[in-house]
Amino acid sequence: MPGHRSSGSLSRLMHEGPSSPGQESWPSSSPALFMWTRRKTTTALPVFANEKRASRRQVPLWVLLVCAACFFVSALILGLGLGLGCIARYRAAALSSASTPPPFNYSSFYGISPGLEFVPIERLINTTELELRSPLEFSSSNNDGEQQQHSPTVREYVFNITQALATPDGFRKPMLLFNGQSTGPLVEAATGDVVRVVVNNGVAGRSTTVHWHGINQANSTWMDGVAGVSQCGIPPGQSFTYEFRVDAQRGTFWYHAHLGVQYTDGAYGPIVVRDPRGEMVPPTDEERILFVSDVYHAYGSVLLNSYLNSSSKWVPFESGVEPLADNILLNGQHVYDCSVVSTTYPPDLDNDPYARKADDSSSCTGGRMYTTKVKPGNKLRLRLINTSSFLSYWVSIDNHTFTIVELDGVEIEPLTGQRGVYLNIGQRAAANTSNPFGVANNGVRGDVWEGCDDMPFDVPKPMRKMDAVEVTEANTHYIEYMFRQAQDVNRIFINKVGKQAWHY
Ligand SMILES: [Cu+2]
Repeated sequence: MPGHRSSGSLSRLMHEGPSSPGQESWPSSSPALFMWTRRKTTTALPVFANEKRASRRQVPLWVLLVCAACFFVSALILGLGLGLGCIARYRAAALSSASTPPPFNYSSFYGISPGLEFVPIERLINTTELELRSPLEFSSSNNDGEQQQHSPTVREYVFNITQALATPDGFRKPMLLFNGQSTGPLVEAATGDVVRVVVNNGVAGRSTTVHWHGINQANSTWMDGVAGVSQCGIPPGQSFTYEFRVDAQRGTFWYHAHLGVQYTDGAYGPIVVRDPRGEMVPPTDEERILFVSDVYHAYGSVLLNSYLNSSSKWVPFESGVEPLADNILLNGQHVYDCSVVSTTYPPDLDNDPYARKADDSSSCTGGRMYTTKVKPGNKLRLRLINTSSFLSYWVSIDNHTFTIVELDGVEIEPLTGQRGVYLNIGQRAAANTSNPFGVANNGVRGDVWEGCDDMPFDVPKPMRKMDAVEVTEANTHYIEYMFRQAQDVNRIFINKVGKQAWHY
């Protein structure tokens, strides 16, 4: 079969590496043996010298004794003085070098560049895109559900990933941004379109990738963007072009950096896929993207480093306890009480160049709430996305009920009269809402799902079936792994990725 190495040749390859230590034998003239042999041969020399020395023993013994005594006394006087002087000087030099160790480079250790640019909140948040006020244009279905032709197109984007300082909740922190913003730029496509995103990694000293959360990647698994699994990280200063077709999918998705904990520092954004043939959801007048997220005031890799130690800064007596977020965010922003330095990870004021000092009022401004205006009486579709690193949420709006119409990119039979929706990390839900009570009416918050942290699985009923991806030979990709032992290092090589079935 093309592109697939037979298991016979694979097993042959597996044994092609350097032979195992058991198979190797020391060469007959190994260095150790050679040295031992040489030493053995030189043992003849002292015998010869002894003989010579014995023949010179004509000097009177008292001369030897006087010489020895003189040598001993002068050695004691000179040696102690000069010698100790030398030692003292050596010690002083050693001590002085020990007292000035090379300074700990916080920035390079944690991957935070020095001299980061500051991005004000007005530039950080792209309100226009989050409000979805100018949705993608294509010929859509009419009200009778009659299908219209949509010729698939290529939607092109360029993402420049950079590091910068910003204050998502008013508290200044180093962030990773897509095109200088968090949340990142809106990716919008129609079902059947090809999405092409050139990702330029502008982060000094750190690789990155971008994962397209919820996108099936049928026939394009290598575009999934998971570092170390479907691709290597994009090195600093280099680019990678993602290209995938959004087939048979529509709804609410998101993307995020997928190396280490990079999205914890703000590297995420929305994807909205619209189907020209129409979607099985009740129509609304307006739409909003609503990211719910958490935020850590310390940089992600600083937290990760502490978390991976046997004892963390937040729980010193136990390993493996995740840090609690400092705040929650709605659409990348929120307010914060600046008198609280951090609930999780007090900054290292001596080493962290970006740690907020107590007297530094400019680095905590108090932040701002996310607000949006909806025309009275209008029906609104909220595209909820939980981009947290740690927290799940019950999302509700006072005085409003929800009709849940989509879960994770699949339309469901509308769940009407809901007081809210539970969102786990990575989950999306679309909820249509209106304000039947009026803002002046203080409605009760109502019941939440009880006894379970999530919506029971049997409640949502999908409105359409998604075809399973065909797994035939024409659609199969082979990856071969090869295990090799080289010296003390076990290595796994991805030998070959075969049979590309990517065509459109
Ligand atoms: Cu994801």
